[in-house]
Amino acid sequence: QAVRKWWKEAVVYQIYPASFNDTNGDGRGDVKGITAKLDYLKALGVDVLWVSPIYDSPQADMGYDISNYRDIYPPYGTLDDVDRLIQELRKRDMKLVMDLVVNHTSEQHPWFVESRSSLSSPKRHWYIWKKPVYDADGKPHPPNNWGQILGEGRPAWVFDGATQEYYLAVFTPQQPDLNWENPAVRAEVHDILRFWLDRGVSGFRMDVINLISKDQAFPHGDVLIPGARYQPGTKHFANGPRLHEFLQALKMEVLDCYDGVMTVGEMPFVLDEEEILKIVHHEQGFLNMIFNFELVEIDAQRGDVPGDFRMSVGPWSVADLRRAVTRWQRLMIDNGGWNSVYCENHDQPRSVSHFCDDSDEHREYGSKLLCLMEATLCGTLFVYQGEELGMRNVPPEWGAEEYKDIESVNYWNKINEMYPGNEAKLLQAKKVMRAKARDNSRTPMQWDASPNAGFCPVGVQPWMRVNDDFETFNAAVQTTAGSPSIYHFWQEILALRKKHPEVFVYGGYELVDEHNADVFSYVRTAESGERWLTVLNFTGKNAKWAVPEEVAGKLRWAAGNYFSGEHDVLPGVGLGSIKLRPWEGLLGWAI
Ligand code: ISL
Ligand code: CA
Repeated sequence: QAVRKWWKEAVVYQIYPASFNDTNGDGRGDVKGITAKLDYLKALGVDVLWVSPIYDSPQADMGYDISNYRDIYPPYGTLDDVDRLIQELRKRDMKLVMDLVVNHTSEQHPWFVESRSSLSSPKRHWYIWKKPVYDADGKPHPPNNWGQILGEGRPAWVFDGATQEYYLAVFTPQQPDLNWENPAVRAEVHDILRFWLDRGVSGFRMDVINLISKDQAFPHGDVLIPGARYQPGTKHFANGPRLHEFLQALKMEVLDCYDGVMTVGEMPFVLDEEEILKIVHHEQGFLNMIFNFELVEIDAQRGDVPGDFRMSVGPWSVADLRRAVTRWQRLMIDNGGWNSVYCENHDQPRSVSHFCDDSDEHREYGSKLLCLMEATLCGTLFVYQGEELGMRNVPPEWGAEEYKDIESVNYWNKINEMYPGNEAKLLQAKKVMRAKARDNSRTPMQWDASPNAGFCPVGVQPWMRVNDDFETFNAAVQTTAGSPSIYHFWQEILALRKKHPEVFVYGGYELVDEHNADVFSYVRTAESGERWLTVLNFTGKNAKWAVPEEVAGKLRWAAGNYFSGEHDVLPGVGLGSIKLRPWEGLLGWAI
């Protein structure tokens, strides 16, 4: 059994600061707004906050473009506000994890301003500069065909007139990539980590940390998008040649010098188990855990590289879901790694819309179904703000102008440039945005039924439109509701998880009824022999589930999304199979 660690048992709650809670009436959330809600979070069962970037930033990519790593974006507050947040968290036995974005900076970071100023600038080699390739007509071209990750169809190299060279910016032109080959850059990053650890933060979520080492030959990307000039280059910089070396140094020189730091590396574009195990192995690894994208990209229509075709919606099956989950459960339980469990974040659609059905009829069941799955899997659990309320994607009627994210804006502009006035294409693009745009999870938190949902004062314009359903789906209703709300359900199931870490955090994992086309079910076992079964009907119709022989007659239900509480325990089931209602989920134990 895995070694016990606080960060394995912790329930982490992700806060998207712009959309959480506005206390000074500028229509954006702020650090004081986070501090003001700690009791709500504690009551839910949260142990750790991961706060998306709050550093100073021009906000081209909502703070994932940092212009000062040692200060706070003024609309969000000050360093004093963060100190106070940490103090208030400590009082409640909670912790803070910062979002560390060091693959790239903002183009407005003084380092980059200096770097682009001249070929001989002392900061020139802090970024990745290349001479143009000139074609026959004498026009400059980028050194290779890599395309932008958040601006599909555009080059990842940006020509800079002042010095007549290109800089690399794999996300957007506003986010130039740092040159990790340069030891001065690595030393500076180490110092940034120390700065925050010394202030009392308990760890880091490391943004796209697997992209920091680029193949120095900068080869062309394979042609994955037929006919396109710019292609995904991720193969040449996702888990690149020196990644392990750079992470090892971060660990030895910084992280290991502090007690019990939690690290979670975001790792898109890579699903190779052996490679991931090297990174998260409990003895030889460099990070505690990573975020991989297999589950959240279950519906992406892929070429060779997962995640390179995000703005697409394809079919998926319960078998796909079972395979995606089981692979990473095995990595931890059989192979000595560790992993995160999550269904949504600020880059993904709302999970109930994504994996279930967000219609009025099914939404509550779907939200609770996902809760049952997440809270009974092995791994560190990450809940995203509003997930505990069953918040859903933006309404289909919203116009494209309501979408604020740079990726959505780029995508919408691209479709409009490619197919001007083509209603069918535009309608299709709107559908894709409604399903996949990052804006879906970025709408303001729904605290109550007042105008602006209690997110910002009445009369203030929130930075992003509030989802239309806030009058019925909000925290005030759900924390006081008579019948168990989605929030109450999360509260109950999280408490159960915490009561039995030997089962839900550290226990074994085996599939049950594993060829069932509709139902995903598994058993978690403790060393004591105690067994817990999770049974999840991932369809909107009735389904059958075969009761495993070894538990027949011994199974007792502890929770389910169609009933609630200890008072409503269903009788044990005999041999044969049971019928599940649409999106029904059950949690039971066998004695
Ligand atoms: O969500 C994606 C694209 O829509 C992913 O490919 C995403 O770009 C990838 O997960 C990296 O995400 C992280 O870094 C980005 C930032 O835009 C995301 O918000 C962040 O989570 C660049 O810093
Ligand atoms: Ca504010």
